[in-house]
Amino acid sequence: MIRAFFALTLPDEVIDQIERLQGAIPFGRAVPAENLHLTLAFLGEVSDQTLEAAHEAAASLAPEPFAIELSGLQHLGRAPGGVIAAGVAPDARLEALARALRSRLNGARVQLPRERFRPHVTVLRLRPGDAEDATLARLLGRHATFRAGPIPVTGLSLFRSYLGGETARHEELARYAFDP
Ligand code: 2AM
Repeated sequence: MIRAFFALTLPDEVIDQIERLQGAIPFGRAVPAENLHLTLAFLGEVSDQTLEAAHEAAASLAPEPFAIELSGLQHLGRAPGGVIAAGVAPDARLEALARALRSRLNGARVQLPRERFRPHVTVLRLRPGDAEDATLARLLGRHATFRAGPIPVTGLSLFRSYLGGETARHEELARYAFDP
């Protein structure tokens, strides 16, 4: 079985901005630069056959390129663990892209978790004891004005994720470029 997900990759300037942000947060485990991404659809553990069906579904998408921006910080998941993530400025084209991808995947009988799409870029993972509620609330307040971008959305990527070890390793299996 293969753990896989579809995601947007980030330009170097945005990765630099996130690294500076990570450097300003004195707790949590920073997501390494090469793992930073915006998940569009998480497939979970799938067979080779399902992965192939997902690949064909993604290859059939043909949206117009657009650009998005990161905006603010949020805590996702359940305290005292969870993650700190950069939010995404609301964008109808991003919502439409995620919806179109999910709908093609459903059509190809690729099962997805029933979670709602909540665009974000995870920047830090928290372990219980890393930060108290008040510390977290202060952090989110202090970085509410965090902005990064633009992130040109000129395609999407299919990644394989290898777990084990301190951090996961992500391998890009395919890239689907949008035609301008
Ligand atoms: P994250 O960005 O919020 O950490 C690889 O594991 C990617 O898939 C990560 O980006 C992770 O989201 C996302 N992911 C992992 N488990 C998930 C789940 N159960 N539902 C949705 N996304 C998940």
